[in-house]
This record gives sequence, C-alpha cells and structure tokens, in this order.
Amino acid sequence: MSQSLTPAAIDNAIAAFCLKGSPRSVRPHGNGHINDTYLVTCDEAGEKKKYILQRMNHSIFQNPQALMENIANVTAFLQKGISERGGDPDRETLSVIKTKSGENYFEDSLHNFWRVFPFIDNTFCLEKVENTRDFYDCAVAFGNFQRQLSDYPAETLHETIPLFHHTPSRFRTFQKAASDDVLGRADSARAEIDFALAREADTHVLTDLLEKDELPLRVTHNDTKLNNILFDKDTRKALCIIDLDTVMPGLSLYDFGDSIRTGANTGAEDETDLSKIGLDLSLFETFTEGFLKGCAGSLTPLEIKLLPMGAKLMTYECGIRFLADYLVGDVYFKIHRESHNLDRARTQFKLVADMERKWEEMAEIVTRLS
Ligand code: ADP
Ligand code: GN1
Ligand code: MG
Repeated sequence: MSQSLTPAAIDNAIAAFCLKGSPRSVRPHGNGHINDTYLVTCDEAGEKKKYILQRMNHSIFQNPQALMENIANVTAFLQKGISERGGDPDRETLSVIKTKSGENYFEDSLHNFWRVFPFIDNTFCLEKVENTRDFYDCAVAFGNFQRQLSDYPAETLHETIPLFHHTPSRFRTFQKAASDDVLGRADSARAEIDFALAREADTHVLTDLLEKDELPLRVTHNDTKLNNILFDKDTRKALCIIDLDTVMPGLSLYDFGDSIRTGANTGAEDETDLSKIGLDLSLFETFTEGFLKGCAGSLTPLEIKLLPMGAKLMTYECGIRFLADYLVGDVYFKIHRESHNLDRARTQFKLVADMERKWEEMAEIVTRLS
C-alpha cells in the first residue's frame, strides 16, 4: 500500500472511469492523513471538468468494495434529501463516479483500489478556524449531517474499520505498542506514555454507557475534522461534508468530540511549540451552540451532558493512536518528518490536560446552552 505511484499507474486508473473530456493535468491535492488524493482536470470542448481521484488506503480499509457500497448508498440517500429540500445535490454532497464497467471503484493489476468523485469547485477547506462564524457553520453542518442520516437504515452499513472509536480497544493497542517497544522508541515518549496510562479509567466511560443502552447508537460520520468540510468560496458557508469512509453506526459524541479536538484547539494538530496548544473555550461554546442547533433537539439529555467527555475522549483517543503509531514505526498516519506522530500525540495530550483544567467551564457552557 505504501508503494509510491507512477504517473502511468495514475493514468491507467483515470482511464478506467467515466470522465467527461480528456485528462489534461493531475496534481496531488489536500492534506488528508489516509488516502492518496489527486485533482484531475479534464478538457471537454474547451470547458474544464474537475475530479477528485483517490487511491484508497486498503491496508486501513480492508474491504474497499464494502466501503464504496456504503459511500454510494449514503450519498444517494443524502442527495435525495437535499433535492427534496430544494438544495443542490451536486454541491452539497459527494457522488460516486462509476468506472466504465459500472463499478464504484477500480482495482488495478497491482491491487491498488481507486475511486473518483466530482471535484466540488469554488470551495475551500480550513486547516484551522479563521473566524467564529465558520466554526459555527461547521457545527450546524455536522449536527445536520447526523440528523439527516437518522432515518438511514443503519443495519445496511458495513463497519469499514472495526472498533474505530472503541477507546478501550484503542487503549489496548497503545498499551501493547508501549510494552513491546519494537523500535526502542518508548524512552523518547516516556512522559506521553505515562500520561496516557494514567487515564485508562476514562477510556470506558462512553462504551460502557453504550453497552447499557444508555446512549443511542446513531449513524455518524466519525471523522469530523475541520478539513473534512468544504466551504463555498462565494457564500463562505459550510457546503459539503466529505471523507465519508467512516460513516458507520457510532455515538453523536464522537462527531462532536472530533470537531472540538481539531477546531477548538488554539494550535495545529502537529504544532511543536506546545505553549500554543489549548482549548479555546469561546470556540467550544460556539461549536456546542451550532451542533445543538444542527441536531435540532434529537440529542438525549445524557448525550448533551456528556459533550465535554466526547471532546476529551476523542482527543485522548487520537493521542493514543498517534503515540501507538509512533511506537510501531509510523505505519498508519502519513508523516512528513521524523517524530511527526509523537509531535501529534503531544498536542493531543496537552489539549486533554487543558480540557481537564477547564472541565467546570465546559460543563457550565453545555448546561447554559441546553
Ligand atoms: P483523507 O481520508 O486522506 O483525509 P479526504 O477524502 O478527506 O482524504 O480528501 C483529502 C482532501 O481533498 C480534503 O481535505 C479536501 O481538501 C480535498 N477533497 C476531497 N474530496 C473533494 C471533493 N470532492 N471536492 C473538492 N475537494 C475535495
Ligand atoms: C485521519 O482521513 P483524515 O485525515 O480526515 C483519521 C482520523 C484521525 C485523523 C487525525 C480513517 O483523518 O480518525 O482522527 O486522521 N482517519 C482514519 O488527524 O483513521
Ligand atoms: Mg480527510
């Protein structure tokens, strides 16, 4: 999977899909940690047609066929709802471009798995919150997304990554990586390992409540990072939620929490100056308000009460995932420098610690807004 791609392999993949016009340029695109993403520009009688071509990461998503079935069905469902509400189904959700043989994806002779979406033009995505209004829009959009999928037949969804947000199982994976220490990196991450181990009791909180049926299982996005929303360049409104690989049954708190983790952090996910990392309480408040609005009364009182816990656990979980990946040799998240995953783990734990300090204020904000 990690083998690099030749231009010929990329051209071969492009040729498998029903695209309008002739391909003119192919460029790497975006900042995702998982898939290989390219912007393909075609020319059709002088008019530009743009597409997103992705090589799916099939060491992470082990069943690309099931994954693409989920995405094709979920996007068709969303499109229908958007049309009924008088929206623009071509811009407000993704759609799957079929291969010439009518499939949702293409497998090449090297067992690379490819897919194509229309490029949603005149949009941008944020790596960091630039103003409160954008973050509020994100929150409404992610809340809405969950509400729109509340009638989706959850039992038809494949689990694309088993136990994706099962924090206790993420903890066990991390614990094993730390004790095996196959690369001898544990010494360089001792403080982070201790920080993570000291919080084992937290890991069970949400899954225990789910098992006791005290929290509802919903269809959730599960990867509600800020850069998984496209904003319209003209209106600067949150337009389209992308990266649908992990749309699966999950908890509303996962979606809430992952957005706080990425959007309400005062620094970047891989910032090396930890003094820049912390929870912006005002952004936490903004997002909470927008998310509650987007969910439109569908969250239970317990879900609402646990919103701060969702934020803390998603941040902690991401931290132990980065740390485990650092310890086993950076096999999961793309890295762009040595110790990149350790740097990422450090920011997540710094953010967790700051949330712990601001716990009462977070709870007070949630109570006031609910
Ligand atoms: P990853 O799983 O690696 O994060 P994404 O599906 O999120 O991959 O895509 C990576 C980036 O590519 C996004 O953050 C966004 O900038 C851009 N992108 C993806 N799909 C589209 C699309 N259909 N239209 C415009 N930009 C897109
Ligand atoms: C990955 O695909 P991307 O870059 O949006 C990861 C998320 C992590 C995130 C951390 C399928 O998200 O779970 O929270 O990196 N996606 C997958 O930045 O593992
Ligand atoms: Mg993404």
